[in-house]
Amino acid sequence: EARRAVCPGSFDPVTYGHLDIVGRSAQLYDEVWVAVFHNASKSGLFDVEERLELLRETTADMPNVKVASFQGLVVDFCKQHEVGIIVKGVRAVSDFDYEQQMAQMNFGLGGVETLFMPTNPLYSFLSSSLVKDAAKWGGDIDSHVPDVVARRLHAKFAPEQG
Ligand code: COD
Repeated sequence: EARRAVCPGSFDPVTYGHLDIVGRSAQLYDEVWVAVFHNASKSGLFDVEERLELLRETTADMPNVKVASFQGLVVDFCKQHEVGIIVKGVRAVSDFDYEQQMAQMNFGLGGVETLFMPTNPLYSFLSSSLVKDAAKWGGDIDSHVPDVVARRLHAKFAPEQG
């Protein structure tokens, strides 16, 4: 039976920090879902379709990675797709408290295990929101996101140049 994992997140937009965790997960499991979780009341910079498109393009070189969006609980996504493991990247102690609460909640709700994967030190400070902030003010984000993402970000903030 195939061993499946999910990397859940907002991916607004995907960064090298996310892709590092997804790529390493793809080495450990037969199939990895990258799932964009969203709810109608919280809109991001990119709409869900744009986030999926960027994820598809940036994971195209990972044959056992699939991309989906979902509204609801991670454990319900897991049930639907026969996924047994949630993989989360942990950047710093500050991530840990909340991640542990979610892991315990998810185990209680659905019996789904969470694996914490230490961040690649190259990306330990990286988050979608910092990248958006840097891009907004014209900062160089080339070492934080793939080219296709950088272009889309610059186009959002400076449409006439993008
Ligand atoms: N290095 C390593 N890992 C990273 C990095 C980095 N630089 N940046 C992000 N990550 C990893 C982390 O594991 C992070 O959790 C994940 O990527 C996604 O990051 P984001 O910022 O895109 O996503 P978040 O934090 O907004 O995602 C939150 C979830 C969608 C996972 C969460 O809200 C959720 O599970 N929602 C569904 C409802 C639910 O089931 N809730 C929990 C049970 S009550």
